Amino acid sequence: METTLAIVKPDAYKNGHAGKIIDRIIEEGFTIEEMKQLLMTKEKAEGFYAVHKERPFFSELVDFMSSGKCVVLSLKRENAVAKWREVIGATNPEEADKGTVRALYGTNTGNNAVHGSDSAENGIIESNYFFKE
Ligand code: 3AN
Repeated sequence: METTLAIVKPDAYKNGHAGKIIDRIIEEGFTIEEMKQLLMTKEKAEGFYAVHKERPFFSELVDFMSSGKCVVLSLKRENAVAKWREVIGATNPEEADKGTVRALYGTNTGNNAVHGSDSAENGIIESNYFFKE
């Protein structure tokens, strides 16, 4: 079983989509190992996205992720990382396949409704970042 971290980002949370996204997680065969609602501080968001700190959109990303409540979930499933990335779709919701979470609920590349880990190793590191404090 592999672990991935999912986040219902502030745009999707504020727009009332958290419940539908959690339902989708369950329908797609994931087990929710851990789940919590939180309002990230800027420092928490900066630490989470530290790999992106040289990117031009970093401060915008940190501001957005700390702008409202999120739901953070540690998920388990066979092939969890690839499966969750398939379910959420491309980073830019306009390019995401029909029916994917980002196509359904995302606004734009920055405000794209959900996060998904990009490797099995990061799935564990990111889950620990929120759930082993
Ligand atoms: P993904 O979340 O699909 O793996 P990454 O890792 O390239 O995408 O980017 C991490 C996060 O940074 C994205 N989820 C998105 O919120 C934000 N992001 C990526 N590219 C841009 C961009 N060009 N402008 C604003 N935000 C961006």
